[in-house]
Amino acid sequence: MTREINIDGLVGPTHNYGGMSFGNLASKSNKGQISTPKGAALQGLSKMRKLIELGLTQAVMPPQERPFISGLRKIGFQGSDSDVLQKAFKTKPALVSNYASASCMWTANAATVSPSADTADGKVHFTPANLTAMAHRSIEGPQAETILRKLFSDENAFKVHAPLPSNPLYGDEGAANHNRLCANHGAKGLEVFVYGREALNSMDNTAKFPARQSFEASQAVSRLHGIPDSQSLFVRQSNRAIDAGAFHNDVVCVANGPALLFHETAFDDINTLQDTIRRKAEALEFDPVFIAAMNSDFPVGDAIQSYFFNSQLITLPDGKMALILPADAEENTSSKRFADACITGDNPIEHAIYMDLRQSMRNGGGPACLRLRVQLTDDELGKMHQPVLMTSDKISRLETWVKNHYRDALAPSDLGDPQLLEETRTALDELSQILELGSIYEFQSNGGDI
Ligand code: SUG
Repeated sequence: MTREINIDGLVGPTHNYGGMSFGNLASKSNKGQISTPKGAALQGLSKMRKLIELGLTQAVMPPQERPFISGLRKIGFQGSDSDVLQKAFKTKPALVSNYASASCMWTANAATVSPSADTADGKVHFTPANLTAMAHRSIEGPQAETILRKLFSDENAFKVHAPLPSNPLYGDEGAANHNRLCANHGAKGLEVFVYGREALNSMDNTAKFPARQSFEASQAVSRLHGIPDSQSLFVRQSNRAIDAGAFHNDVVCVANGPALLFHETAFDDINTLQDTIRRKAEALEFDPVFIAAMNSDFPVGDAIQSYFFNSQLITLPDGKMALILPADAEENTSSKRFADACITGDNPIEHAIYMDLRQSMRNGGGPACLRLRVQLTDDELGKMHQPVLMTSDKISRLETWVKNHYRDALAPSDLGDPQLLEETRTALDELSQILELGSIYEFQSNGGDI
């Protein structure tokens, strides 16, 4: 049997509102607010617990090392680790924000994943995203690669690539711009790569906000993964969606099995797109199900404010589908109306479950941003690193760990505090033991002398 596992990013102890993502409306409007790292991590863990209760397989990805002192050393700050932190903070607090963000919680941006049913060599392929578009995220790729290599170390079953070259030509944001359509998780799928610009066409820079994903990056990932032409499709995001605040395609579109749920503004020509998908799906022997929201019923502004399309669309053990939505999507009238219409409509979606993820949402991260989906056969599941697979008891253990180590309140102005550095290292050191990961953090191998 093949199942989908969701690997959620565990929110790190430095979760804060730095206002660093141009084009991400929530990030901008919450800049400088006081965050609750403890609350954020517990909200994420409740979502994981819910998925386990629903009968899904849930895993966790540990936070990366933040504040990232060796990143600050690379730009010339010297001395002990706390000297480096304080000197950088004194130079400019915003500099430290870039090296202290907990943004790796959004594991939909950790990598693009192709299951073994789709790849030329029959292995599960992972390409960690280089996230070149935003400075604070561009440091995530190498650590994501290290962690993925730990989680999927069996080279007979898994192939973890290096991130694409770190330059704007290959701007890659991972699974947030990648939809997979298929009859069921184990069948050959159609991998729909969504990009925002053609980087080799220097005139192609027409959106007001950054179009983060390049066509060239999407093509490179598809090549690396060995996806045949019959199973890949490259589609452009509309500038309209990007400029309305859909900095990733998963803010206005989500797929699961044969279903594609999207806002009509996500793509420029949805009729041609649906025809192309139908044609390709026919060869793969499945009938796509399109569920489109029209702007007249559900304005794109409401879609982005509510994050309706950033829901997790999942298949339950009984074969029915459920939407895991942010609580914000229940409060927005047109979003709630559309969710209700999805449940009663002629499509596989039967349930809507709303979760409070407000801490992450205030940085533009909804349910779907917080998870990396990986389709694995039973054999592949058995070969991945088992201690990151969650059970109810393990979630309880992580909740206790969060309560012991995380702050209730954090302002961006606290990020230069060496005490915070020490707290995060103590927390991450203990976590790496709970998850039996060995020394995955630099501070663990270089002595970590604060
Ligand atoms: O890249 N926000 C993230 C949100 C990522 C959401 N992921 C998906 N859509 N899959 C981003 O813009 C804000 C951080 C700050 O401003 O402090 C931030 O990085």
